[in-house]
Amino acid sequence: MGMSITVHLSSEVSEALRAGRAVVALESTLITHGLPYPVNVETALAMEAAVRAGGAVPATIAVLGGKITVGLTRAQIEMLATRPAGSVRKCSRRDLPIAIARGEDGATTVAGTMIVAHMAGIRVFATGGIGGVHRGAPFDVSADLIELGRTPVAVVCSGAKSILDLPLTLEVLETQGVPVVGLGTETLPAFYSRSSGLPVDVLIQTAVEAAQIIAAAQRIGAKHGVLVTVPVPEQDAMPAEKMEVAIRRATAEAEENKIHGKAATPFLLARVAELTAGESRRANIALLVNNARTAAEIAVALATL
Ligand code: PSU
Ligand code: MN
Repeated sequence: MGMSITVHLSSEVSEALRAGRAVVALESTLITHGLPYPVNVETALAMEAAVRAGGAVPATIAVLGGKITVGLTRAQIEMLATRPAGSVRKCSRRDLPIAIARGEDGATTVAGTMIVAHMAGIRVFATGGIGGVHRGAPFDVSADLIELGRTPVAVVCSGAKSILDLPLTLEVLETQGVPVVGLGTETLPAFYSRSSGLPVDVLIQTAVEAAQIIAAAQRIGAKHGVLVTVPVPEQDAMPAEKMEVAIRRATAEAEENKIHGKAATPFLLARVAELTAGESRRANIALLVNNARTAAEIAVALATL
């Protein structure tokens, strides 16, 4: 039984891939576990529109009734976005076989989306922030980092949220052999804020340069991904110090309540959002849409190389 049997592509995505046109993968965990309704639907649709505006075809990925689905319809995105909290399985690498075997609905994380994108032949993926090493729990290393080390998909993001330990996150990426590219930035972005102060491996200025690095990795048969980091647009950025108070408090609460493993990230994201009221939301949406548009430009450049 081949892998193609288990991947269901929308006709638009499959035609684009067959024609060698630019396609950008989008994840679904940010819809079910990252953002509340109705911001989650609005943002998912705005990201798809931004990919189209950038000249590529969007492919939002999820598991629906046990079927790996690439290129969700608007109705499918709305269905995931309105499902009660906790009723959709958060699918990282280890969760995919469980959701498939049991015929469940599953939302793919960065790791889960990379796996499926690679199976479908999609080389570029846009999201907000990747998972990383948790603060105060250095053995809680997101499967996203390990996936970046073993799956050749480029992930366009604004770094990792500062709910994480960013220096340790960069160390793991180095160990995993993942190039960390700064598109218009010399330092790793810190999600809501433009800079973590930590250096990236290379500063580039254009989508074409990003495509050249992705293409070079492919030419040498690299088995790992490439992380292309893009800071949140200047006008939507938040001061890092403002976030820090909320993050410290949320992290302490997670510890008190013994929240670990896959529950940690959704808990921290929700708590930090509550503690900063609506302020962080604008930055979050702005960077997601900006990353989707940037990923489309990279995918277009990659398709024409
Ligand atoms: N970062 C965000 N929003 C999110 C996530 C990360 O700002 O929704 C999601 C992504 O899907 C990411 C996952 O892959 O959380 C990481 O979870 P964990 O730490 O359990 O690997
Ligand atoms: Mn985690």
